[in-house]
Amino acid sequence: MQRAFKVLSFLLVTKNTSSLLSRYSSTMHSNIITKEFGRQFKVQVLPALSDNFMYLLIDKTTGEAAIVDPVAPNTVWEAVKRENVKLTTILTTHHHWDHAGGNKELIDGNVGDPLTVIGGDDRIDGLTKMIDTSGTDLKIGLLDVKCLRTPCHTTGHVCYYVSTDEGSVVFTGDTLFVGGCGRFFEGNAQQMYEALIEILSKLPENTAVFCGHEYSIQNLKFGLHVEPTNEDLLSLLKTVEVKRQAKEPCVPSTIGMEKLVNPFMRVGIASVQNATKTPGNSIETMRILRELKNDFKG
Ligand code: GBP
Ligand code: ZN
Repeated sequence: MQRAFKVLSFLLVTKNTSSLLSRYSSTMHSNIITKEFGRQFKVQVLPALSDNFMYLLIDKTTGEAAIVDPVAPNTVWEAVKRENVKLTTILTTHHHWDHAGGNKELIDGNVGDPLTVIGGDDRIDGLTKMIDTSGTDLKIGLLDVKCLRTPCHTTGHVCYYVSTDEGSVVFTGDTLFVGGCGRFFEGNAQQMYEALIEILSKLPENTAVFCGHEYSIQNLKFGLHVEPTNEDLLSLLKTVEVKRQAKEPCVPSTIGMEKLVNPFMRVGIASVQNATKTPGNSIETMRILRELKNDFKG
């Protein structure tokens, strides 16, 4: 009888991933969610630290997986076990400790074949393949991953773009956030313009955007400070507030949505240039926007 109760309660608890992890939920900033992209691949969103995201990218055909920015190795191994996948690769967006700081522990705790560690900066622990040319192609199982160098937040920042005929996704680290962008720690407005406008904006509109931090509410509030009558922004902020109440992550966004709501993706648009008093100069718009965001108290 006691055994039957245990089995029953196990079945109830394993109904979905987030209830399985409910015992941790008070310490997690967001629930774990999985986004399916047809029969080809899926992305599991794994929260870490106070507002970071790690992502488990799974090729459904081969069961091979990569992990983006595995700062919390225990959470990664739990997901790898639960999903029954073979982890082969670490995709590191940049060297900051809250993204690359788990690489060493993950490599040390790995019992399978050695992990390939991808990144664009020699400050990344365990790096085995340096991405020094933008557009370098990798394979995770049957999936094509394109490495896009986007220096500015850090000089070695890389975004990872996965494209299939059943959907595309981009892991943007601290370059592009939902409604915002990363601070210019090691670069300038010209470089962030190149990253956001010349590289990321040119990806297909329906590309799902998986970023490095859950900053959506504060970013969208800043967006509304810049463009108070932007209807897309007003409605997205409402949606996002409901999601955050329920601890739902606000990723993925899409490239198409970011072009409608993210002031840093809109530096070429008159309303944003007027708000920053930089008509006709998108790079100056980018520079001023970043300064305003740095000082914005919400
Ligand atoms: C907040 O929580 O309010 N806006 C944030 C402030 C990325 S983390 C925290 C912050 O500055 N976050 C960074 C950022 O780029 N934010 C965009 C923004 O504020 O609009 N980090 O952890 C940051 O990159 C880090 C680690 C920084 C090591 C420097 C080193 Br060295
Ligand atoms: Zn960073």
